[in-house]
Amino acid sequence: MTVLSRSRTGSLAVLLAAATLGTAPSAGAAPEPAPAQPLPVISPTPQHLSRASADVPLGGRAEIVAGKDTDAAARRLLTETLRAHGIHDIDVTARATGHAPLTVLLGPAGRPDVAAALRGTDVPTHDEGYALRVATGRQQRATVALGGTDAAGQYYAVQTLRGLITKGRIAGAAVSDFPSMPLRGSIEGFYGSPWTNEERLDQMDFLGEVKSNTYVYAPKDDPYHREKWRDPYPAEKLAELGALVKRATGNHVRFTFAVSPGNSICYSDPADVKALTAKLQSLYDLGVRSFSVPLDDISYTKWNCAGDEQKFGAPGRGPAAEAQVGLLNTVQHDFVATHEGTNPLQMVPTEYGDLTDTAYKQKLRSALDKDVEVMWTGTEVVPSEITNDQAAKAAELFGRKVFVWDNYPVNDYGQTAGRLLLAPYDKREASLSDHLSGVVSNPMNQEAASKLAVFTIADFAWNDRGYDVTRSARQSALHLAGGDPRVADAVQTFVDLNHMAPTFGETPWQPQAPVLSARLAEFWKAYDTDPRAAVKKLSPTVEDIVRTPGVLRAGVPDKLFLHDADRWLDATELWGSAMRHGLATLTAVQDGDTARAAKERAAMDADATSAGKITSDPEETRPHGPVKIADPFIGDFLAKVRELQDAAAKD
Ligand code: LOG
Repeated sequence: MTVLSRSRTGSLAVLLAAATLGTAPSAGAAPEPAPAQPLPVISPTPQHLSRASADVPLGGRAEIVAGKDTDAAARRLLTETLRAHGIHDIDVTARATGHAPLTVLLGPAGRPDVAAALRGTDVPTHDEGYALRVATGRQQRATVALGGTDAAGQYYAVQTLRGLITKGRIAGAAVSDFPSMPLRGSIEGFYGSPWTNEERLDQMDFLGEVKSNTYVYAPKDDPYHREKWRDPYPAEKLAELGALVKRATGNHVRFTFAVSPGNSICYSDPADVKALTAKLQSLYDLGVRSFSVPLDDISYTKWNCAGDEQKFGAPGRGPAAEAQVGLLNTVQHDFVATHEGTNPLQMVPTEYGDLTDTAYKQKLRSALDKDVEVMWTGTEVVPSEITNDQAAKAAELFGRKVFVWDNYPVNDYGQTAGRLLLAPYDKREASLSDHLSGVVSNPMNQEAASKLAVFTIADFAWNDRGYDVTRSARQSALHLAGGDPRVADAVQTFVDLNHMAPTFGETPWQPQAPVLSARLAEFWKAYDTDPRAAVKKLSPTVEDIVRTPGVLRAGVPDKLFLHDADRWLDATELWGSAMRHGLATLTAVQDGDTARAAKERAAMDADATSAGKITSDPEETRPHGPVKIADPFIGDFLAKVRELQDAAAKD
């Protein structure tokens, strides 16, 4: 193996003699040959990715060229990445010696040695952008240039490099990349049991990996976030938050602290405004630089104090907006703008899920400081789609690009009882980045299980025009599977069984079990003409369901995911086994063996009864209920088997 790759680079070194390490691009230089191997799929989808050289086999030694402008987090991640691939002999230098088999230059794209090694690869002008170039040089020496337009860009260049390394080789790519939307990530904004500290730490690492820069801390059931918003956090809670902020920052994630005073604030009382900024200050002191004041799910048709009625008049949409704008502008001007290093304030309007122009929205668009980010959930709060027309209208109504709080895959409302929502992101139109400043996902109470969907949302937010739902779903499954394609197949089977995404109404916006339901429909069609052939054809699908929980439990490295999915995996095993007995019942019916048919039917019913008894964890989710798997399709299948067996028993 080693000999093979050596001779391959050897011959390429001859071919690429002109493309030596560190040479600046020169007009008329012979283009490097473009070998045919496909490049690895990178997620989020880069804006531009092409083959630039042969792949580079990794040895045991590398040199990192870093300067004082090299981002510390990017450098740490680069070192960890090289180590994880068996490179233990790593020198860090300020200048390339030219002697190492692999030289990785990391820093601002404009640093002269980085710029030269980028060999003309386009450097984007966008924030958080980067250019990456792999080049093979003389004497089996290779160079990787990682140049950021800013610190985050450097970090994302390293994340892309991680994706380019497979099977001990760096794919010979040129990448020029930047996010389509400035704000990307998740908002812990659901009702019910907030995430644990361990889950949040996991989320920070995950968001960094998928090039998302935003985590908004807004758990409805943290009393200090909402009901007791005036009270300072107790010391131990503050320490926990401090550790989170640190982890977020190390992943280029902006820990965004949200405080929701709307249920009890007296807008006209300076003491309340002071209490609010004091709360923000306590988080600023921990290193938080992004803040949000959500005003969702509050009543704006009553005041919380007589002073507000005196100052703003009788309650109503217009006066409510005036009071909110006064508060938000004060926070933006007197707190955010006066504190070093902060990002613009974010807010959630009380009218967050519609497109009707009202006195409330008129006031917001005319008077709210233009720097304040306004969130919007899409129409109907849990939208069945988000189109460009809708987003353009929202931007017009709020007088700025809007920041989408997407209520997916959140499972805190009635229609989601007993469900994990695992389908990939869909029905959000390409080009939404023209009207949105960003998208964050409101995830499930189950943090790790949410990552399947959030992965795809991050992909969309990075490059909405390049988003491909099938590719993103596969990449997300591979990510959870630690790169193992067989485990990823099982992940995708499990996703299919938990694919349904409800709305607040009757009609789901993502269908349940699209793969299984189609196969079952085909099965019954075929069963009428050739029952034995139909059973034979469906059998592998059923066996796949039976096998899936075991494959996931043995193959998914993410223990938090296995914990989140535990009850759904148990249920899958039982429903799969019930279906298996169902098929055996049908075969026995065909054989005219009534005794065996009755026995298989009883086994089927026993499994179905046990599966039906599994419920979600009342400590974890609100609302709580029986665990749902591929409903109603598996249940309908079993019901039909019962009918046929009953009929045969009567004959
Ligand atoms: C809440 C949110 C909740 C979600 C789904 C927003 C802005 N606020 O209807 O906390 O998780 O619906 O139940 C909401 O969406 N309000």
